[in-house]
Amino acid sequence: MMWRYADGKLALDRAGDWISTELAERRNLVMYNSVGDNDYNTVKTIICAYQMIKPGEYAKSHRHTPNALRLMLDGGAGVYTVVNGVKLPMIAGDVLLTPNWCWHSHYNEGKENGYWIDFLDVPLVHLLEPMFFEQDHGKPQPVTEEPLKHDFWFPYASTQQELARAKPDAQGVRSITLSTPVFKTIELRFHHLAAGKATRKRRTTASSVFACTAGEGTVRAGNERLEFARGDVIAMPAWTPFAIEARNDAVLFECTDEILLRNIDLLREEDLA
Ligand code: GTQ
Ligand code: FE2
Repeated sequence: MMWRYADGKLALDRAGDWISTELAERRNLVMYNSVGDNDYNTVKTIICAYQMIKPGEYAKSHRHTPNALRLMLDGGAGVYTVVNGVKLPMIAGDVLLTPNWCWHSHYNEGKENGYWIDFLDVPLVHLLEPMFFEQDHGKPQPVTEEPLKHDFWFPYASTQQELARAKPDAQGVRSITLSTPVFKTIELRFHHLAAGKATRKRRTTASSVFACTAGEGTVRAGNERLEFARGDVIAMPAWTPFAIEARNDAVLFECTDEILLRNIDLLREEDLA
């Protein structure tokens, strides 16, 4: 299944005409995969949503046991998130972590709407049941730190530099894994495919979600052929044979439960013809 950023943006803009962050703690649009009797998950362990925050808005502080992270898509200066008192800017392509039980709230002090993609391991926590959630009941988080770098913040500028330095694999694809020792359930990667390059067709018992941060291309998954562009999101359920092909220079972000599968000895991977 694929979700288009253009559609998500339109729906969020319309929601923004009606619903404030006073009425809804988060203005998010869940990407549920309409397969079988599923009515929530994006893939088995991960849920994604587009989220939008308007200038002057403040998405209230809360914390929960699911791990969460955001991939920033668009927004002017002045969009930021606060995680346990640490203020982190949100610039297009940046990845920001809000690990299990960290207080977090989002702000837009700029002039343009801010848009990003949320990734959470909520479906896994649902399955296992240790779901806890706490609200700050209107007490904004005091900002205690405004660091220039932080373990919970992966600026896109650094990502692009690291991708350029990464050794290409046999197919010419450059990949990096973000260093997220705080996450034991999900692992984050970026892939760079130059125009015309393609990944090898493979399948894995891990489930992933891909989001495009630059360029365009095609994902072939099972019997589907999906044309993606910047901001689009693709669900890759476990054991689906797939390959990704770039039409022009493309960068894809990947959020995968591979680390979890590996740690419980359930990771299997197969290269296909
Ligand atoms: O921004 O804190 O899409 O708690 C779902 C749950 C976003 C958030 C979501 C959340 C958030
Ligand atoms: Fe949250």
